Amino acid sequence: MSTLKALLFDVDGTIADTERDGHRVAFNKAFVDAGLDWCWDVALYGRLLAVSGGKERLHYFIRDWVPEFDAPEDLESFIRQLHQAKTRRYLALLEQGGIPLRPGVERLLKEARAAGLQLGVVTTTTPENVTALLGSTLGMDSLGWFDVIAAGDIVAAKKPAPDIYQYALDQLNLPAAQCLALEDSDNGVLSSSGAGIETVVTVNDYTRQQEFAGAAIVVDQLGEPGAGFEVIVGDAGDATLIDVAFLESLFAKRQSLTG
Ligand code: XBP
Ligand code: MG
Repeated sequence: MSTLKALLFDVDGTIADTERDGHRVAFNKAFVDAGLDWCWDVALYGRLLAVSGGKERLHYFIRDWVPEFDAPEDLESFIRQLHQAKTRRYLALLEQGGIPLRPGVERLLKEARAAGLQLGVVTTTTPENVTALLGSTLGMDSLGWFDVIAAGDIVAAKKPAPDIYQYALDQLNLPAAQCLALEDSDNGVLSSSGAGIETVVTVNDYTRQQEFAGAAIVVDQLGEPGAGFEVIVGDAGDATLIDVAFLESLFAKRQSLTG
């Protein structure tokens, strides 16, 4: 039977709650900068999150939500520039230290390192955003903790396609059966499961009602000592924290189920 060798972390919604008060706000600032009268409120943004990737989300919005918009002839380049402006705004928000890690993330990363597990980042967001988020929360040295940072346009098909997880596995030179993914959304679970990787879900306000078909367990957070997680779907036994021992035993249980 395989042993657990690596943990693969999604970023947005999993490592930090970046969407509502980070990406959404940055998109809106970029719209103002560009003289556009679009405003993505909290509820609308939740619906736009159906599409992963900022540029892909802008395409979707322009096509399906503002059909009256007189789109420039070179729509690709318009979206690319608008998205670059959004990234600059997002990086500025991170620089102000506005977005903390979710509970238990720093603890689990440190425990996993101490246990000799490999670590990866597997995300749809732009690489600079990952560097800035990790740098602003854990310090720039933390980038060296990760054996692979798979991000953004490195693959053409973003989540829910499995390509970005497949890319990370190739870089790590590990089979799916030796890795565990941590995700927060259906698009994330479809991507990780599509690559054959068992997945633990920590939900957030935008994803709480999603299905997470095939996830190994769904909880509200990783938890900290004295402030443990709540199970949403699955069996955590007596555990109150997602730690390395818990993940190893969950992994072994899932392996014995799937053979
Ligand atoms: C998050 C995303 C991203 C961010 C915005 O996916 O879908 O598009 O919302 O980032 P994941 P960019 O949870 O897989 O990280 O604007 O840089 O694309
Ligand atoms: Mg996510």
